[in-house]
Amino acid sequence: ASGTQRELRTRADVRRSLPVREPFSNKGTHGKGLLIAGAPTMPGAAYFAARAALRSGIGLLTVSVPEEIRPILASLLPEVMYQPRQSLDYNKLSGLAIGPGLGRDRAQAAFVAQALDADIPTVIDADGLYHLAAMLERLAGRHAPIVLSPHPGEMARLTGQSIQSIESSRFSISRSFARKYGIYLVLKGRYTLITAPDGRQVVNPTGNAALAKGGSGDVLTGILLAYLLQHKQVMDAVCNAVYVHGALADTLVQTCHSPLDVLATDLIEQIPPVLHDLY
Ligand code: NPW
Ligand code: AMP
Ligand code: MG
Repeated sequence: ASGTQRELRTRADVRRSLPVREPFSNKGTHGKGLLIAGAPTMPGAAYFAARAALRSGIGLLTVSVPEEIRPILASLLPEVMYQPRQSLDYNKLSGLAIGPGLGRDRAQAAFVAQALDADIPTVIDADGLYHLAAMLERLAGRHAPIVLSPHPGEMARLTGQSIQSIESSRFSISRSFARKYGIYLVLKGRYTLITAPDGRQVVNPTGNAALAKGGSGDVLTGILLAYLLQHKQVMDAVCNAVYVHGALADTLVQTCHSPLDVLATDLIEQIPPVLHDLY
């Protein structure tokens, strides 16, 4: 019946829809992204998301982290540019991601509101979702696509339901939420479920429990941002990001790792061989 369409993402779907680099393209063609992430207690989350975005083809990346941790990020990631939180410039951006390691202090909520007002393609994850939960009404009236990538704990907070009920009704809760707010929803976990604003749903087959470790989700946020800026169809961008992210862990476990020892940094360094295989 209409509105209950469900699909399994296949490798062929991904190969057919990954972005093609035009020979005469330039860095601007591949997306000018802004990442608002990181706190003094969580510089790593900003690093994971930023490096994953760079490895996923984003043309230009500006990161906004608190001044205290900017030197750490600058030494780890010379490829990115910086903007202070207090004077963010949303002009000339093709998209943004907000949330990994952002922190939950009240001051950060204003940046989530500001990001929504910019009305450009946006990924909201982690602590960005924490602040969004208190301003869901601000999702209305936007034109540019919004991607939310909650784990079940974050989805519970967004909906006011228990983690248990989220897990037992993943399809129906995702669909009503995505439709109600007009957003793309990535409900993470084993067999991550992606739902479009029209209710279309795609189940992702890749990924394994090696991903059950701090930092994995922050890597996904970076891939989501990079893909959102490079795909023609938002649903392809989101599904391909989730597929590739899971494939990173699958390949590591099949080749040179156990399910115990995969780090977020290992996932990022696995992007080149996994993409090389897909292209
Ligand atoms: P539990 O613990 O299993 O009982 P939070 P967070 C639940 C940053 N990070 N299925 C969980 O339940 C992030 O980017 C920084 C079911 C608990 O209730 C964020 O900004 C790192 N339940 C910030 O930390 C590395 C699940 O959700 C709650 C679930 C906080 O993010 C780590 C936990 O969620 C981290 O990425 C599942 N699959 N997953 C760094 N190095 O800088 C989670 N829950 O309180 O939002 O905490 O996800 O750690
Ligand atoms: P986060 O909780 O934000 O760090 O995100 C965790 C990431 O790891 C998400 O992409 C989840 O889908 C993935 N993940 C966590 N546990 C598992 C699991 N047992 N099997 C497959 N994927 C998982
Ligand atoms: Mg997370």
